[in-house]
Amino acid sequence: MTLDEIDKGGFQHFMLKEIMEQPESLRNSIRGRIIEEEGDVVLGGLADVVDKLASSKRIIITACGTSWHAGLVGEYMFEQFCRIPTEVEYASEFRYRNPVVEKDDAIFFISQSGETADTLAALREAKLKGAFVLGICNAVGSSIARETNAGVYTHAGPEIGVASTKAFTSQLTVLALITLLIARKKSMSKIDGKQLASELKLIPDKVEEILNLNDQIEKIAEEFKDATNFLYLGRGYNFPVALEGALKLKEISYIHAEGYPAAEMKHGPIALIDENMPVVFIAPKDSTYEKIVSNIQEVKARGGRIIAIITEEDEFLKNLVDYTIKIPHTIRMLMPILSVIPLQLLAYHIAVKKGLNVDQPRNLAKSVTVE
Ligand code: G6Q
Repeated sequence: MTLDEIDKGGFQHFMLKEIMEQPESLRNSIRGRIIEEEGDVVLGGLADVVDKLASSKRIIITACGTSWHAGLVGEYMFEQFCRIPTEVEYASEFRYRNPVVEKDDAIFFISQSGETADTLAALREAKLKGAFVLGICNAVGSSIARETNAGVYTHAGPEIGVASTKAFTSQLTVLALITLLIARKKSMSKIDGKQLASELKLIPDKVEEILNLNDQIEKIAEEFKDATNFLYLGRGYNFPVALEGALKLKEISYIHAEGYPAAEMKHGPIALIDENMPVVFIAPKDSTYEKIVSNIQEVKARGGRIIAIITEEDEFLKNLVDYTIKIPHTIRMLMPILSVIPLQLLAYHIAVKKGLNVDQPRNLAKSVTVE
């Protein structure tokens, strides 16, 4: 680490610096890995195992916290494009329940630090069972990176803020690259591969556009800083983003927040909704848009205050909700990389306005090396 890399670069907090660094960290995650004219990717760390990976009968993804949320997005990616059944499990659960591991399984361990005790213990347990183990790590040379059979570095650069931001979006990017690598080995056509690769290349610029909304999001934070509860709702690829948005808010602002798949609202959380329960909807114009709109109407009918992340000028939604944050469009699998950015900024500004220690929230450590 150079001194330059570890100072705050003029930002008030490491967390804001790291949020703002994302166009660059994502470029670093992608750099040299996409062969656009072939609609394919090269990942040096997987070169020797790519055939074995593509012929896996099942993928298991194991991680903790934010990295586990990235794993959930990975599940959607692997199943949609690679057609390999995928399960995601908390490392702490995986390690203690004597999991069934077969010889044709591939098990990914996702970790920013590469040192998280539960993830490392799950990895050792999987190895004992003879599993084929792969790492997606940020910290180069970390224990998880060293002890896995193969893997991919996220190259997000050092992350100092306890609340993970740029590491998360880089994990999503690497998962997308691995998806493309496997899918092209299997049945994905060159044309489809090219489309995915070129969409991926556009992501850093789109993230930059979203970061320009910082002032708008700060104003929204001012309105909501005194809330004591928050609900985050999304569908499909944006369901894990709802979980991640809620985690960001609770860890740095100490506001109780929960994430749910939007359709689950009616199975319980709807009972909580009133004017004191702000709800954040991730509502891009995709195949689930109409459904999300009806969830929004249900919340509005109960007096809930709503912030909606949208992808197109949408007069109807603008009239229905209290605040909209408009982000650029991309394909569904990449949307989480964009839709999480406003949620990172919202949590950040709420915590700052509450005068809290954003970079080192109470009771939390950057790397959880105890069980
Ligand atoms: C989130 C936190 C935390 C983190 C886990 C796993 O903001 O940083 O949830 O993601 O503790 O850490 P690793 O990714 O380092 O294994």
